[in-house]
Amino acid sequence: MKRVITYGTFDLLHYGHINLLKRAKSLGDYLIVGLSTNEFNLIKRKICYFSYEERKKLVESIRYVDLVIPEYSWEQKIEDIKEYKVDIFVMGEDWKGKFDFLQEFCKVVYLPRTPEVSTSKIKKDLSKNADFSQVVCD
Ligand code: C2G
Repeated sequence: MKRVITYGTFDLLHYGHINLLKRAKSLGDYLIVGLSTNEFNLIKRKICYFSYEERKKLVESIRYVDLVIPEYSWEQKIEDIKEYKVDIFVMGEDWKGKFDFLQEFCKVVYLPRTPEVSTSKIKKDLSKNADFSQVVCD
């Protein structure tokens, strides 16, 4: 059983996140997601639309995800890798090089991002184009 781990905020879940999680899972058999807590997001200077519990519910419902654990600090990765017997650590390539120190404990893989979508772009587009608020999507 090859165990994979990745970390993120996954706010306003979109297909860029799904692409990453799908490819991460394809590298192994079991995918763990370290989901940033609201408090850790403040450290990352990110203000989330959805709370940790709401984001956890969304990420847990993704077929590629086997376990969601809280990410509450930058420093917990080594402990997580040991505790969950992780074989592969995966992040989008916007983090390329930042986690190479984990190579001592497991394989480190950076995957291409989905370039055209991001949570911040969604927020910007929605705030810029008020017409969206008129469209009934539900
Ligand atoms: N991602 C992607 N394509 C996008 C947007 C995001 O591949 N269009 C990837 C990111 O590279 C990351 C993951 O999806 O690997 C989650 O993205 P974020 O929620 O923005 O995570 P981030 O804030 O980068 O947190 O300790 C690591 C941090 O918690 C990472």
